[in-house]
Amino acid sequence: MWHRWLKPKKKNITPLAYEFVVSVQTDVGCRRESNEDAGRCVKPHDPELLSNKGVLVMVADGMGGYAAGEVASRLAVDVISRAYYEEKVTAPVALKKAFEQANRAIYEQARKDETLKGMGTTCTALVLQNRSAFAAHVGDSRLYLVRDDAIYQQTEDHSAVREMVKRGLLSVAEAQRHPERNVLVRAMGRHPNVEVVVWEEPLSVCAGDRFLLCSDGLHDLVTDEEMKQAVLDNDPPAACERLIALAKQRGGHDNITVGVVQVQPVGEDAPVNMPKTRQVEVRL
Ligand SMILES: [Mn+2]
Repeated sequence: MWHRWLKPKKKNITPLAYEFVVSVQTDVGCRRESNEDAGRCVKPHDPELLSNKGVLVMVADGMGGYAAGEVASRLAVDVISRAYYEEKVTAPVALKKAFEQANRAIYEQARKDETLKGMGTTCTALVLQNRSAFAAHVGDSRLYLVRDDAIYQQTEDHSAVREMVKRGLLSVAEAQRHPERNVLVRAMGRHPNVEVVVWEEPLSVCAGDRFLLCSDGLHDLVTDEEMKQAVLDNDPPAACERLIALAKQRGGHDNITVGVVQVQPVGEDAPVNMPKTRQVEVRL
């Protein structure tokens, strides 16, 4: 299935090239004993590979008994990071194939090992290649774009409550509080094949754009508006820390994983966040 979600406005500023400042952080949270989330950023050193395939950022949220969730989310990011760069096809097709390979690897592993039976994982991946971005996902780990002063959700959760919202059975607010809001209708590794949502066309990136990827441990507890503010007020590592701290202040009932990407023209220093009130030096 090819899909595009909420199209933000285009801007007409095109510098020569962009670089991507990335931070991905994960935290066990306050209640769980282990972290079944996984997150990763892959930046190839080879300039040709970087130009052809770009930078890959992923968040996966595993599920299953014992350590199975950890195995599933780790397998997803491992297989996708290898397969995506190996596939000798266009970048979006490579990403779709990499997801399919990861799905199969998790499914086969669960079939071979009784203790891993029924394991699965979400996975949301973002690729930043030259001047464009595209994404793929399965499950309810989300991708957002922050452009100018607005935040746009770029993925649609594969959850039971989202289906109910679409059928008009629940409002968005009701879905957010629903006790079964974390029940997925689609996950990686549950079946031999999976339907992966991949963007049909890339999104042109602009200087100052920020992307945010997160597991439900974050979006359950932190609003879109708070995510937007955190990425606008902080550089990527500090934004991840701030958002994880916010989710933990609110109970941190699940593992929390956040990835933040900042797009900036090559050669330009990372923007310094000016405080709202500034001391002015007065010379007499
Ligand atoms: Mn979770």
